[in-house]
Amino acid sequence: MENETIKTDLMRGKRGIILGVANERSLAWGIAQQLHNAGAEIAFTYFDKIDKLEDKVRKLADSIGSQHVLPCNVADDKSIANVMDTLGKEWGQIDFIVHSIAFADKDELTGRFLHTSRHNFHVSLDASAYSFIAVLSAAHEYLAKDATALTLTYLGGPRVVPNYNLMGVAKAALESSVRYLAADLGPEGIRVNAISAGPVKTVAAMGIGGFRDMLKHHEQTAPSRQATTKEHVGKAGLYLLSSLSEGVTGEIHYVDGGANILGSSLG
Ligand code: NAD
Ligand code: 0WE
Repeated sequence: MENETIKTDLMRGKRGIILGVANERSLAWGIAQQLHNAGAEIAFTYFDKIDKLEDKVRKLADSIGSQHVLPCNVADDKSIANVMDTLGKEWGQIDFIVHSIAFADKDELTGRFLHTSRHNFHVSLDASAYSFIAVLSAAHEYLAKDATALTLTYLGGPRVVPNYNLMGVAKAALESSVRYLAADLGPEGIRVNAISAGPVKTVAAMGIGGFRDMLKHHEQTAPSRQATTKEHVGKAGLYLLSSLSEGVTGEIHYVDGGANILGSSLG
């Protein structure tokens, strides 16, 4: 159900950080809404290189009573450290982290993959995959004994999706990082998972050629015959970040209406 939120106390007393809200359509905001309704206290970061993002994120944070809005560029270690040190010291410990960030030069999301530039490869893998490692590394000393971390990925990582190109390679690195981080942090009780979402119309999806057709195709062929929504993603996020998923780590959890099932397009 589109605007339904789950009311539980699953996250009461838990404090965490969400990186990657741009506006009310962001998948990160869908997760924030569900966590807030489950009682979590949330800090937000915004990408300070984008104009007016601070105002937008502050407004959204205010609407759920969040006191903490900080700038963060995940391509900059100092910027990440400032966020973790500020919140780690203020809260004493951090219970959860949501990483909902991806970037590739627009030119790489169309045309021949063969022509991917070295510079764009570096920039995209850095912002979209390495940044998850960097964020957890900087947060590590503050993470609670049973802390959870979540990132967002897409089917174009493990499979070839036309035009996803360089972002697919970045998501493959991100998904592998989820498994290695889960293995590394598991002995400390920290869990690390990803949600692989179906296409959702967000800022990151706008301006991508043929996206509208992708959405339509998805809705007509996925077994659920539903478009993926930020509410679907938010509810799965609540599961993966809360004790409901105790024992689940290193997983790539598909929230795509079953669109990755072979033959789903046979309708
Ligand atoms: P979005 O545009 O709302 O979120 C992307 C965020 O990344 C923005 O807030 C942007 O400011 C941030 N960002 C980019 N570069 C950054 C940097 N250097 N430092 C800090 N922040 C930076 O779009 P979204 O669709 O909600 O994307 C969130 C995540 O979900 C991404 O990882 C994306 O790959 C993934 N995802 C999206 C879809 C979809 O169809 N929308 C599907 C599956 C997965
Ligand atoms: O991860 C994404 C998109 C991420 C993204 C989007 C942009 C657009 C604007 C990363 N970098 C940029 N850079 C920009 O300049 N998705 C999962 C959404 C998406 O993007 C596609 C898709 C899908 C789905 C691109 C091609 C094909 C399918």
